[in-house]
Amino acid sequence: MHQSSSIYIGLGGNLGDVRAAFAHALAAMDSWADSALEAVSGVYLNPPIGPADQPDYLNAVAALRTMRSPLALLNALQALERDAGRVFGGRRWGPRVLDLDLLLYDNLQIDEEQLKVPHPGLHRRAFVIHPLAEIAPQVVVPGRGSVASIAARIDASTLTRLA
Ligand code: A4P
Ligand code: MG
Repeated sequence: MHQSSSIYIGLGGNLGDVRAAFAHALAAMDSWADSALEAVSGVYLNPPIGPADQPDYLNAVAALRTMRSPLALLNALQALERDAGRVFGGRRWGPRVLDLDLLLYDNLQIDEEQLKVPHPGLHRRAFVIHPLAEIAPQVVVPGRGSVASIAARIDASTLTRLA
C-alpha cells in the first residue's frame, strides 16, 4: 500500500467466545479498503493483571498496514470493541469480551490522554511483548530498543500458547 504505516494491535478478552471475537475483529480490519492484515501471533492463555477475581485472559498481537491516522484507527478499534458487545463504564481492568490496544504506530510517540503510543504497558506486560516478539522481534519500540531485547527481560512462564 502506498505510504502506509506499520502498526501493531494487542487483542485481549476474558468473557464469552474470545477466539471468535478475535477472528471477527481481525477479519473486519482486513476488510478495510485502506488497510491490510500482515501477521497474527498465536493466542496465549494467561492470568489477569489487575483484579484477580475474573477469568483468565486470551491475548494475541496483530500486525496491520494502514493508511489511517492514529486517531482514526483508535476510533475504528473502539467501534470493533462495541460490535463485540463490550459494555463500557465497567471497572478499570475489569473483565471484557474484547479489548483492542494500539501498541505501536511506525516509530511515532504520542502522549495524549486519549491515545498513548507506544502503549504504556507494552514493555512490561508478558501477554503483550511475547506475542509481539513472535511476529516482530526486530521492530524497535521508541526509546526502549528492539522487541526481542525487551522480551528477553520479561518472564514468559505465566503464558500458555494455545494450538
Ligand atoms: N487509550 C490511550 N492510549 C491507548 C492505546 N494505545 N490503545 C485510551 C487503546 N486505547 C488507548 O481504554 C481506556 C482509554 O484508553 C480509551 O478510551 C483510550 O482513549 P479502555 O480499553 O476503554 O479501558 P481499559 O482497557 O479498561 O483500561 P486500560 O487502562 O486501557 O487497561 P488495559 O491496559 O487495556 O488493561 N490481564 C491480562 N492477562 N490480559 C489483558 O489483556 N487487560 C487489561 C486491561 C487488564 N488485565 C489484563 C488484560
Ligand atoms: Mg484497553
